[in-house]
Amino acid sequence: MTNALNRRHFFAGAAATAVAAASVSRVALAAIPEAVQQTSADTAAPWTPPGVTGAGRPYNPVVTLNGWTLPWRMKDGVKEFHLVAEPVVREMAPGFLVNMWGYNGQSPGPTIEVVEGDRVRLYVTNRLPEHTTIHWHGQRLPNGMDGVGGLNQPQIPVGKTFVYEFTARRPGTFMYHPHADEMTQMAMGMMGFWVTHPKQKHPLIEDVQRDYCFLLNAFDVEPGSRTPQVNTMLDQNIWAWNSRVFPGITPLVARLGERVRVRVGNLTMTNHPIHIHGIEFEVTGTDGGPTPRGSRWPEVTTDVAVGQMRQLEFIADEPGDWAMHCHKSHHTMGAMGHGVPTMIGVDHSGLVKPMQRAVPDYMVMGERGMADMGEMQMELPANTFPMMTGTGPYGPIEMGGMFTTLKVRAEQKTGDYSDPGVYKMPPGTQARLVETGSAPTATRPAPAATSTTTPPTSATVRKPAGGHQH
Ligand SMILES: [Cu+2]
Repeated sequence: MTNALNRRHFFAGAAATAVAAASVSRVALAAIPEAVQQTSADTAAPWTPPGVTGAGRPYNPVVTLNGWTLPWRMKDGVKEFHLVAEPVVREMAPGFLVNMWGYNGQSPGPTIEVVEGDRVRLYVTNRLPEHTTIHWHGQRLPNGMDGVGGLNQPQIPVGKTFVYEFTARRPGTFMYHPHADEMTQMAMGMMGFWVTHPKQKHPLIEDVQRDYCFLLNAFDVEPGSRTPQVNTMLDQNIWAWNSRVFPGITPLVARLGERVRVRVGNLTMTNHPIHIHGIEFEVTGTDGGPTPRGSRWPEVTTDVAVGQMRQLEFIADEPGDWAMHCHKSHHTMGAMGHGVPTMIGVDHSGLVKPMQRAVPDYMVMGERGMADMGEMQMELPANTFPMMTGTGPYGPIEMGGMFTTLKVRAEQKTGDYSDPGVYKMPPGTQARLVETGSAPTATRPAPAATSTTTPPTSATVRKPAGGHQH
């Protein structure tokens, strides 16, 4: 707004007035912009900058799943942001609270959204109990702004504020995270998204009507506890998108026929094959920039490896409530899915009563599979995220973790991100129970003559000599 004000004075032709206005605004503005805080884990409405759109044309702002975009202020032609690294309490799902470290009240931190060519100044205040830095993953910038503590800059001490400044030189999908005690700080939830929109029509960047973004992250929160174990390398039990787990993850909403972009970054310690039902998408960009058209092919699952970012784009041309999830089945499970012995096929009859005399809490789990866990109202330690949760219109969805839905509706208004509710299927278009008793017997051709002379299948397994016994 400052810019618009100055420009108006300038075009009025009164140079003296312009100088006066500039000096007044410099005095009126505090040295460091306000650190805007967010208290809610709900998905915030897309943030449209007031008055000006920076260096570029108007853009369609991104929507951060269960997150928000950090407002900036314009000062002397520079977009100024203020990030505060601090302990936060994140609601990962309704009623499930985890002590994390994050930025400006939440983990992940707010999304930084700018336009190619923008000059950006980012103040970072450290309210953590230890030093930190911020690395701006994927950005072209001066070496001294890259944020690797010890290599590019001194660490930001506790209680101090550092300032980073550079030009957002290339459009695309980026993220930010500490490059100081990374194992701890990222395991505690410190990370955020960054989107740079192109300043003019870019040959490899389509205009989209919906632009979603989220980070993949993972935590190890022991059932009944509230603080993640930071030394866990791979056996995390909470698999999250933007520090939220299903059913706490907002659905992605689109109007029928809209072009949708989903930007995903991975800051866990393992890869995540992201799968969307109902449509085919293309990977149109990475954290290295937009992909050449010749390199794009249709997919329904794409792997997002550790430290990578992917832009998925599709036309939302099939109405419905489509599942969207990580395809690693353990990553759509909550905390109780690990370290439980497989009980499938084990007959517990006659065992429960004697066991309960010795162990009053003993209960049978999973002798027919684990689906019971989705329905069971088992008593869990306080503040424990159950293994499977979330109920759809037809019963438990048996998912928890990296799972949400893509809701495509003909009647959804342009720019309306509200949840349209449950999809009403046209009659006759849903899988249904058939009464097999009354179904006509299928006729099948007689088996070929040779098969009747073949003896029943049998095989002798011989282990190679010297093989290990398992
Ligand atoms: Cu996964």
